Amino acid sequence: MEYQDFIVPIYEAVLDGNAPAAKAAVEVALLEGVPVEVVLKEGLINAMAEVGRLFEENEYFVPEMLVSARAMQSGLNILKPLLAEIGAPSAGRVVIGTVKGDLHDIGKNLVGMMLEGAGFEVIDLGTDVSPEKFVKAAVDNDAAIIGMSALLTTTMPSMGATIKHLEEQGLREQVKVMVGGAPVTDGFAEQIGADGYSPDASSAVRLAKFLVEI
Ligand code: B1M
Repeated sequence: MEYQDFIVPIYEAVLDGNAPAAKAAVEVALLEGVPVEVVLKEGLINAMAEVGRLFEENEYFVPEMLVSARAMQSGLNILKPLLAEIGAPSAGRVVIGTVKGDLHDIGKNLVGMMLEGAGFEVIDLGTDVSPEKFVKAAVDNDAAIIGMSALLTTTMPSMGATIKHLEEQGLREQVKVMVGGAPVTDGFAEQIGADGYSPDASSAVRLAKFLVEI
């Protein structure tokens, strides 16, 4: 059998949002000797790229994207220790979180999973993340991007505060900042000096790739 015969079930399980099938298909592919990078790139990453495309075409909606992202995650969990061993190149590190005072995390989790699906290493700080915590995590992890999510109009200013804190620490040139969340707009992103805004998880992947120039 060809590599492709073991990749197709992974791809289809992710598109179907079937986490147990995705996990099983990844295990079979590895047992059959398909290289880890091929499983990642041609199975999981390509499937998530297709999910993103279907979402943009209004064929998939948030629930479908969530179950696909979970299926991708279950396959990725098996690959992670193996990828660390072979030192597979990452697209870059992204520190992500929901800003201080804000506990909404569904959209942020989706963005994080889509970024992982696209090959980024994601350090998820969770919710209620202060500007200091974002900046410290970016430094500690040598992150290329800080990604902030806010769902409340009252917590959006914390995004600006994080950028200010980055500037105060003399780090603004080293770290790109992307923002998103239902009340956030392009204009707001520009006003606070962010490097980019995206309205949904699939365009967040495009934006992150653009910011790290891949
Ligand atoms: Co709350 N809530 N909530 N809530 N909640 C909203 C946001 C609200 C609009 C509802 C309403 O009144 N119509 C309103 C905000 C009003 C405002 O500020 N303008 C609101 C409020 C008021 C509150 C409380 C204050 C209610 C109260 O206690 N009185 C409270 C605040 C708690 C707090 O955070 N401190 C509260 C609490 C909660 C729950 C805990 C019950 C729950 C959150 C559970 C959780 O997240 N674990 C909740 C929920 C579920 C919602 C709604 C219904 C749904 C949010 C959601 O998950 N959407 C929401 C109403 C709504 O948005 N229609 C509402 C689905 C998700 C996939 O979309 O998060 O937009 P979203 O993410 C998208 C994009 O925005 C983008 O990509 C994602 C995927 O496409 N995106 C990014 C998001 N982050 C990004 C980051 C990026 C790029 C793109 O780069 C880094």
